[in-house]
Amino acid sequence: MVKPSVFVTRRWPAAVEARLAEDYDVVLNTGDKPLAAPELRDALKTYDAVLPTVTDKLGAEALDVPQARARILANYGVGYSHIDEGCARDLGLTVTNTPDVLSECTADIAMTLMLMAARRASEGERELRNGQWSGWRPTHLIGTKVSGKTLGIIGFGRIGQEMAKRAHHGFGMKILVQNRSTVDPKVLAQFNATQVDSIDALLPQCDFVSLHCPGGPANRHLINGRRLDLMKQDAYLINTARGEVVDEHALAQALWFDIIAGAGLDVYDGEPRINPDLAGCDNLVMLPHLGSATREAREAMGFRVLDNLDDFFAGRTPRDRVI
Ligand code: 8YV
Repeated sequence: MVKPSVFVTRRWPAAVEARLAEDYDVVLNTGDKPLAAPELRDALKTYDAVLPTVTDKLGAEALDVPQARARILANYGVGYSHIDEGCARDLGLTVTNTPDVLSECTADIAMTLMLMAARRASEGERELRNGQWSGWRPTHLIGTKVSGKTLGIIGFGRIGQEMAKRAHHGFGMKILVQNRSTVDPKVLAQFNATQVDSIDALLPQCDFVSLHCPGGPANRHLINGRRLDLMKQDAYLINTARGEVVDEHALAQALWFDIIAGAGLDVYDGEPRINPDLAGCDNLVMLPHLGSATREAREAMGFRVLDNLDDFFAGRTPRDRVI
């Protein structure tokens, strides 16, 4: 039987690449750079399936392929706002993602950012490495206590709930939630959480705000200058969702002019390009999109893509079909 041909846009964990090669005719892009629109178009014309990641901008230009051979985009990652939904639908493409398997690791990184920002860990490490530490003193690098504070979670899906679990059960935090739809009261009860009607109502009540909603046009600049003004002056913003959810220029202003106390970011609008306004802020902790970057999560994501492909080519609806 002829194996379906699949194109993998970035290198994956070795164990997953090996399993993929057992059942599929695999072409791996071994280059180190993200693919440009013409290369993505060629892939869509040539292979039965394309397996993209967040670095593949599958917008109108890349999806302008009337004669596409590919019938499925099996995305390696849970967020798929880099794929234009309307264009994918017009081409009749099935799109799948990899939920669940990275929720814990992404929530771990959100906790890391929250703790690092509140306890000024990056500032301390920079000082130490630069040979500028003059020793212990009662007023040195004073941060903010995390335990027992109020955490606002915007977007209460799988990752948001993992964040609530850690913050409530591990750190005794009070949890407030804002979500598009009404959250099952039984789920809220697990974290003694309260759902708040709107983002505007949530922000002034929180010591920390963590974003766990999808990216994409609907949530672009959900956190803007007006909303940063609604936050407490001693509050912190954490973003492990998507860069476009935050207006980065407004965030830099808020950090620079002490409208809020600090922030922790794992994702950036237009990453890997970093807004220079942000890079200059001392009260900002920055990580290079590490949410799912563990051996365990990255392997599990790959195997989840494989499950989706296996379903698709066996004529079943893939379990993680999103489009
Ligand atoms: C992934 C992520 O590593 O899954 C997601 O949505 O943000 C990351 O953790 C990345 O998207 C891979 O495509």
